[in-house]
Amino acid sequence: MPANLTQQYLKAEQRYKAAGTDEERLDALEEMLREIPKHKGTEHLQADLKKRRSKLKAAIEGGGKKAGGGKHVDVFHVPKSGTGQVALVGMPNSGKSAIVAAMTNAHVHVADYPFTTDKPAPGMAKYEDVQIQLVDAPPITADFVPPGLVNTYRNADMLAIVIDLAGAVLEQMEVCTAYLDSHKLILNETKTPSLLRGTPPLQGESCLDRATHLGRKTFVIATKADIAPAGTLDTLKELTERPFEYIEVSAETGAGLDILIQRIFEMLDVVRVYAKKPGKEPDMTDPFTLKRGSNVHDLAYLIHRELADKLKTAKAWNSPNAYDGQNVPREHILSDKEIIELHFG
Ligand SMILES: Nc1nc2c(ncn2[C@@H]2O[C@H](COP(=O)(O)OP(=O)(O)OP(=O)(O)O)[C@@H](O)[C@H]2O)c(=O)[nH]1
Ligand SMILES: [Mg+2]
Repeated sequence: MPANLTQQYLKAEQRYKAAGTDEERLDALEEMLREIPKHKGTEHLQADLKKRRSKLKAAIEGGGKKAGGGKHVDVFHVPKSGTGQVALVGMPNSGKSAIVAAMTNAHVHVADYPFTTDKPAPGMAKYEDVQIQLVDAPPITADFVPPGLVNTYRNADMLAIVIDLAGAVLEQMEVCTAYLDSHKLILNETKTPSLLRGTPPLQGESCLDRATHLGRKTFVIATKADIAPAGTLDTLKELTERPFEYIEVSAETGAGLDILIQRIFEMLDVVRVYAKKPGKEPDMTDPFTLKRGSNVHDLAYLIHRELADKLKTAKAWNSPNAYDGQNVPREHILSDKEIIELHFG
């Protein structure tokens, strides 16, 4: 009997698969159990979900009581959430936490003394109908960087160097790029522009490519524009050889923050796709996001791994390459804001 799983269920399942912690997994499982259609065809699946739920609850409670010696928690590992993860890099007092505080709901500490932040902290920033994760981080200096911090940056999709325009801009740029270079963290754009996200390799993109290119797309947030001496950013650009993109903001006044989040979304290079069930209206509030260049089959795989190969046909709306309601093949490349109806055999 077909399970007829709802889109809410499939989204919760997607969340379950992407979860980085047991708590996130449990939350997603609870939603899957709420959303699963209750009939004979899903009995096995319901039983399996309940079994997984009990195991997770036991693991979480066990961890809380520190039974079995307690498990090690890596504070520098920030589980990914949302459309993409951008981690901030900068010297003490440069204004990293103020940016995260201004753009997200995270409770980060902003203060006028250095070394305020001692571990990475994520927050979610809204861009139109997607959420992008920004990660505040402890500062780096020429003499000291917390050893675990490199893992935070390796895990991120993109890196943002935060430069305080009212401070010693060249020194900040030098310290940040030297640190990132020492760990090969800055992506060489001319070589591998597509290796940014944790999605399966594209055709022609080998696992070896992924292993040897640890770099992340890196840009600069030039902050404290409200108190910067005139011409500072131009001087910084002139004296920095690398072709970074610079986005000028003030966390204090909010100037430039709307452009910042828009550019982050564009640089993440993803498309939003709204899934539609035959005969139903599409859910236009909560898109799936896929790396640009993904096709209909990739979407089917993202929505339901087991069903992807049973994909029979698909119809597209709002596509620049098809008329509304046109049948499209599984190789059809998805565009931003496209609506797709999947038919499984
Ligand atoms: N005028 C102005 N002040 C800012 C701006 N952004 C941050 N500040 C101030 O700069 C100081 C440092 O800001 P934080 O956001 O705590 O800096 P940080 O980079 O997180 O510092 P660490 O945690 O030590 O690495 C605070 O006093 C902020 O109020 C800005 O855009 N304009
Ligand atoms: Mg801070």
